Amino acid sequence: MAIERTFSMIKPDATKRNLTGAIVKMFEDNGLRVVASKRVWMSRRQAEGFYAVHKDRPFFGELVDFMCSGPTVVQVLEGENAIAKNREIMGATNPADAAEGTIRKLFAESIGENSVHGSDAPETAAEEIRYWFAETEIVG
Ligand code: RTP
Ligand code: MG
Repeated sequence: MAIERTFSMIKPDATKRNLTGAIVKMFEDNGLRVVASKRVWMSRRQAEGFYAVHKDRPFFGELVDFMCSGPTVVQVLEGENAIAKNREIMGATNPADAAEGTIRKLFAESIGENSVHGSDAPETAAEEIRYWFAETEIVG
């Protein structure tokens, strides 16, 4: 299977509770490697741009407010089948539906404040990585 890259974010509810290391350990323990990482407190403009695909959803305003409410850790994860593997490690969007042992089951507070983001397809992964990182910042 080919080595793939995906984009991951540790959201403000998790950074506030000092869970960055615990979450990164779950990625590493499951065969993903952090090849780029930085901590950002995003502006409204950055959050609105990143989540533009959701701009007509009823939760958009709430989502942007939340993403600007504290620091986030943006990352590129690399590994076999990284996109699907990352989403498996994260668990379902709503922690109430997330499988045992997943990040969202363990740590997420609600469907909105759900600790992590992960790209859902190769095209969105490439686009999201490009949104936050220059090629020179990614070291495999
Ligand atoms: P993500 O994009 O963050 O990895 O999560 P996802 O694919 O599992 O969920 P998605 O449907 O893409 O939604 C993006 C983020 O919006 C927030 N959300 N809030 N209040 C609500 O009903 C609601 N639904 C979604 C979550 O933070 C979700 O991760
Ligand atoms: Mg999504």
